[in-house]
Amino acid sequence: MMYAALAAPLFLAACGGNKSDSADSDTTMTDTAASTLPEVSTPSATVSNTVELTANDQMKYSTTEIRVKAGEQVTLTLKNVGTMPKESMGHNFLLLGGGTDVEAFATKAMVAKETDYIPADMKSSVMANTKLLGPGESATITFTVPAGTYDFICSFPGHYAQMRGKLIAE
Ligand SMILES: [Cu+2]
Repeated sequence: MMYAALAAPLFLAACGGNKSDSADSDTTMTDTAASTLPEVSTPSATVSNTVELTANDQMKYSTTEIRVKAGEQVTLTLKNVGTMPKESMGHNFLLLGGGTDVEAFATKAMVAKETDYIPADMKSSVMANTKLLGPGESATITFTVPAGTYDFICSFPGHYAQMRGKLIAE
């Protein structure tokens, strides 16, 4: 057991040393190192313009950070994976333009039931949105955004405090 625990760091150190000493010639060592990298360096949010997002009965999105490429079309699918009725636990996805006062928007959205919780007088703040989804429903939208960091929220009454995140376009 002791030897096994010691062997790994020693091997890694030797590997790193070899790589820097002979980066051009030692292709075998480079291949070995590359093949093990993805398992140890999985980022929380990878840059992808195909986004799969879920929302559940616990008022949670599956992620609070979405990273996309700026200036290229994003295809985003939101699925409500909950089972509670739409009237009490509906979910949507609203991408808000930079500079939007999220609190003010969400407060107005609460009483905008007629327009799917999108306040008519702040509609211009919405860069993209899905409709309000009931249990098992999903919706796919496409949009393109310039580089920047944007807020996204679920505007169903009482949800945005938990159901919010950042979309980062770079
Ligand atoms: Cu919601």
